[in-house]
Amino acid sequence: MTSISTIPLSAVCATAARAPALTEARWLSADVEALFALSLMDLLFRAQQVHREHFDANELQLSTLLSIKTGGCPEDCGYCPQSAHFDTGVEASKLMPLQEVVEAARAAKAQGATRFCMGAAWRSPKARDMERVAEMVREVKALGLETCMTLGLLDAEQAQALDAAGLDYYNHNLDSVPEFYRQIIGTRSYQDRLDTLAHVRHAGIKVCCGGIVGMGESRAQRAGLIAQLANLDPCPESVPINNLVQVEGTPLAGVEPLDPFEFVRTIAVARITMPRAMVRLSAGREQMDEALQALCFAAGANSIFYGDKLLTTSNPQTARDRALFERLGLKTRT
Ligand code: SAM
Ligand code: DTB
Ligand code: SF4
Repeated sequence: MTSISTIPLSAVCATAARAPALTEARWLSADVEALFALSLMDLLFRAQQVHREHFDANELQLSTLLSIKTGGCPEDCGYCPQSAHFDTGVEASKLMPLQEVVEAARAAKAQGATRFCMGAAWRSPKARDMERVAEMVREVKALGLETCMTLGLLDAEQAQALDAAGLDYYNHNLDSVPEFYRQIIGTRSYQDRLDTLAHVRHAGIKVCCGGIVGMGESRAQRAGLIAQLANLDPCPESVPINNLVQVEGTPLAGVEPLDPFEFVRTIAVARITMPRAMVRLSAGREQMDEALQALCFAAGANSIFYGDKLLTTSNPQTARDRALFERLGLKTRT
């Protein structure tokens, strides 16, 4: 076990730096691995300290997801039920009509969500899609919700168009470290992802960027993912940590599930290395019990996907989530 005192306190991501001298600080994978190697209690203590310095530790932010264009995706991401390369039983659909999206957003707001995230199973949006998704952003925003979209790769012009429509966040995950990424995705490169993130950042849209664990990666690779995210300059405002939802028919169905405490560690390390980011306990909650979710909140997760469905797979029922918030004394951001 690493001792709690050996981890450099100076290595905070740029947006969290309090003194100009710290903006040069970068996380080395070895330092992030040293955090993973702490005893769970020491790691939780560190994560709690950082969390409470920047956030109300009793408050959760709720985001609701909607798949606005499902399945038939040309990409071959080995974890994804929506890829046309795998037979998962997910039916491909066309882009959802505007009014259905607005209705779903209205319902999400009525349930208590503050952000509405719209996802499309595209490699990247086509020119004809852009005006339609921009309209969705405008209408959802008009309901008083924050907007987020995840539409695949974007060029600079597309990012600017989404910014002009008023999009608050764009979600695009790094998913893993480059060396593991190459084993699970062949149709797009890590650099493609970094380029999209740069376009989003330059357009002035807030960045939502995280990854998936539980895909059979090593601890060093999990640490490497967190280092990649924390070293984005500036750091993402929002960091979804997904635990692989294994879907029959995908190449990753059947991998050894991650030790639940290792998932908690990943959340805690994300919190410590990205102190000001919203860390979202994302996919995989349906497969977790309440005690494990509570540990994730104690480790610094302060946001969840809220609503009965993620994109194609299930998420805890809202009534069950509300009962959990009540039991834990958590309030939700309004
Ligand atoms: N097509 C777009 C893209 O890939 O950028 C947006 C949607 S894609 C489903 C968004 C993210 O969902 C992926 O980057 C991945 O992190 C996560 N995801 C997809 N399938 C998952 C699964 N089975 N379990 C956990 N996370 C998953
Ligand atoms: C993210 O990091 N996780 C969400 C959201 N961003 C788009 C998606 C999770 C998808 C889980 C599999 C599914 O439901 O299809
Ligand atoms: Fe397509 Fe996104 Fe799924 Fe990859 S993760 S197959 S890009 S929907």
